[in-house]
Amino acid sequence: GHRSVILWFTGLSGAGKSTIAHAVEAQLHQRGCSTFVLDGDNIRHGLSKDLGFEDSDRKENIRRIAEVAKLMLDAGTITLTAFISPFRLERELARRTVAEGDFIEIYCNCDLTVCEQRDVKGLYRKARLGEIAHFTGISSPYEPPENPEIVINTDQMNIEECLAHIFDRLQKMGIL
Ligand code: GGZ
Repeated sequence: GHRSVILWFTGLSGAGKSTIAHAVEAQLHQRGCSTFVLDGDNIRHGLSKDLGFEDSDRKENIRRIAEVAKLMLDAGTITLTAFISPFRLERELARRTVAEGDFIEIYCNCDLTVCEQRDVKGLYRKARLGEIAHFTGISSPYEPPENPEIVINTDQMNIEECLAHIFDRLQKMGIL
């Protein structure tokens, strides 16, 4: 068996949250862990389909995700969430929905200029042109975590280095 935790990834659009969460999941699978990734693909098209990107909608989005993650934790699954989750308060509330130690905040720290240069989906360009409103980092705030359990500098480390660091930290924390 393994301990169930929530691995809560936070960071800007394009910082690598979803990519790294899925890579961590694959490695956990190999170790026989039961896992699930919550990300925009399965939440924003379903449960949060009615929500946009204004502050109040993001807060409600994060509240719902925290509740779902808590249910999955109760079911014994290592749950990985990959959302910008830009506000400190809502991340704190998410943390408080579960027992102390069951919430691991992983900050995908990536310079805005790097995210914007990558611009994988062309969203930053559109945001700069004013075609997308309330875009995180451009016209909507991102509040970096002050005390995350794990930090990965995705603009300086490759995926393997990020994975190695995350697994090293999880081991030292006694989770794996
Ligand atoms: C930020 C936006 C926006 C705006 C659409 N601001 O890179 P992506 O495309 O795949 O990830 C982003 C995703 C952010 O949704 P989250 O549910 O993670 O946000 S939050 O936690 O704040 O609720 C981006 C896309 O949606 N996207 N419009 N205005 N990202």
